[in-house]
Amino acid sequence: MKTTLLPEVIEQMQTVGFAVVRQLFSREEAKFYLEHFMQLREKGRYEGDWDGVPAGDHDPLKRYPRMIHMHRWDEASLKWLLHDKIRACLHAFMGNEPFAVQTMLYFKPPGARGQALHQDQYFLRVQPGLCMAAWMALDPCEEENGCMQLVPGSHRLPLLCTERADTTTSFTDVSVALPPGMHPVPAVMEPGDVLFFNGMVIHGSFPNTSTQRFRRSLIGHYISGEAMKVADYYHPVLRMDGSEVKLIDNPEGGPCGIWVDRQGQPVLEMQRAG
Ligand SMILES: O=C(O)CCC(=O)C(=O)O
Repeated sequence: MKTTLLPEVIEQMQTVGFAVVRQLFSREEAKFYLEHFMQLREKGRYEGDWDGVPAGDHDPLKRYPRMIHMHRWDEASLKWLLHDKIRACLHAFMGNEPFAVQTMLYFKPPGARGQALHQDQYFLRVQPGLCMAAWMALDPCEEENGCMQLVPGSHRLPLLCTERADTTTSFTDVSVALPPGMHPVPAVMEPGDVLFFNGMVIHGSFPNTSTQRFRRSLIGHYISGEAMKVADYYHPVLRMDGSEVKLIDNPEGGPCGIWVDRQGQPVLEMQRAG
């Protein structure tokens, strides 16, 4: 293992549910991935490409749809997903050897919509244990170009039921409600920085309001090595040495919470998901 995490980074993960590991990859490495994916994007379309909920002919995501599961057909993506530097961080954060289940590439060109607030576990349905994302910045990311936004401490909430998102600002159509007092904070990052976040953390991003600047990011999704089940979409599940591990498909979302008012206090009432 090549990476030793500072104790404060591990503590931050435990306290707020996310942490940025600065320059886990060098600027040169980030540039390599940026150029690699721009070349792939220029060459054509791939299975799973998604430009989001339709938003008209001029939507910039039509030209730059999100890529998904590139590691199933692209060697560079697979190498990054299973990279020892990421593995070491995940091991330190999760306390066990992770399994790898997904890659994604967000191009987020100027003017593109963001992604409404959500919890990844809603989609991955890992049982037992956690899922975790490694989100690497390929461009400088801040509020103007729609950096990641995360709600500190939200990893302690149960799974929340989804509601309809505003698809004029989000390319997905599901969102979760926040109680008063909880709000997202921006993750300002440089190319090569990697944001790790717990799959229960509420997160998303706002639109890219810049006129010239992309906000590209390479993302890996992982599940805890103790997991027995994960949603069908994430199979095949890989060990970090690239070999396949057979887990059970988890068709059930389990219960989710909706906020109700009890004597002026927001309280979560659990319901069956779906
Ligand atoms: O990159 C973004 O804008 C959102 C990414 C995200 O929400 C995710 O990876 O789950």
